[in-house]
Amino acid sequence: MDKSSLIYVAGHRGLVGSAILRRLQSAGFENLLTPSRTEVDLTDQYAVEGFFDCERPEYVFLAAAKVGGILANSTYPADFILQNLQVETNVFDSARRAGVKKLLFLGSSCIYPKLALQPLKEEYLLTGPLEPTNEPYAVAKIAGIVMAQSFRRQYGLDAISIMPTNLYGPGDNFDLETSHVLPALIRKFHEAKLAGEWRVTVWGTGTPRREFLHVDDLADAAVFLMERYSSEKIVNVGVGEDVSIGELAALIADVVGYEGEIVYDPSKPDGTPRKLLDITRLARLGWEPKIGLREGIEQTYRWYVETGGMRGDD
Ligand code: GFB
Repeated sequence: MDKSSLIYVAGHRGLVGSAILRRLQSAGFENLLTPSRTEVDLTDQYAVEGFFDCERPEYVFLAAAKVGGILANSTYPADFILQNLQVETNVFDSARRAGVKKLLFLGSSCIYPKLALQPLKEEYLLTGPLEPTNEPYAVAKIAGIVMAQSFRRQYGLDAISIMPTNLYGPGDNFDLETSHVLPALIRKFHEAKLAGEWRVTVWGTGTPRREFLHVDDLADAAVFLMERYSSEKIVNVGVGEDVSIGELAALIADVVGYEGEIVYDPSKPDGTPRKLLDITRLARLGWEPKIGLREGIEQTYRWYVETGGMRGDD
């Protein structure tokens, strides 16, 4: 990519897309396409084809997706599989027809089997059953990976797929029903502190382990890989360390300044027991994360307090 390349960030109002946009802008890329959802509904085949035909982007970051935490995934399984498949098929096919030079597809660490060995190596894809709470989402993301590989083989589209671990940061969703754990706990502890409440409930048993990557690190890795990587092999993007949900809760309570009790609700699902990525492939390419978990949570908490968690829709 050079600074005048025409770049389309699909999903630019979401957590990931907005971070990629910030990263591109700060690096001096000046030709960025960011149509709103009313201008281009990515689930609408004709709208997407028309957009690509007309604008002819050279590079595409496919960060648009229907995403959510464990409860949203279990509650709306049809929306998760349908909308993600629609966006993927529309964007891949339109990109190919319009002669896009390169496309980067964002997958997810939930594509790996529920009980795979840890840390999760890229080659564990499709070696075992998935975690049931997010199987529809994971199947759609696996379809996107196979689509990238197939369009590369059949049409020569330079499509690459990267698999981020659990992400967080400014622009995240703080809705308690649909969010992921990290923003949910920031909000719960913050509201409890303000209301003088002495009890906060954390879902599940607190024992599952998760790896958390700041979205600005992910955006940096995405631009790095767009510029330097070309292969059908998927690439994990993570930090190489995980924490239990209990440890995460204690850390967030400390950052927020909540001093009350933390209780667990085991009637809520734990999800997959552990999801730690092996990041050797990415490290060999020369990239490493920069933002530590505590520092990232502090920065995200500041953003939440300043904005009230208001975000664009993804
Ligand atoms: O972040 P989360 O919703 O998604 O939940 P997953 C992670 C863990 O945190 C689970 C626990 O064990 C939850 O039970 N948890 C505790 C909470 N308190 C809360 C809370 O207040 N809210 C939430 N949301 N969780 C998602 C997938 O799985 O990960 C998606 O469903 C996607 O498909 C995403 O892959 C990255 O890590 O379990």
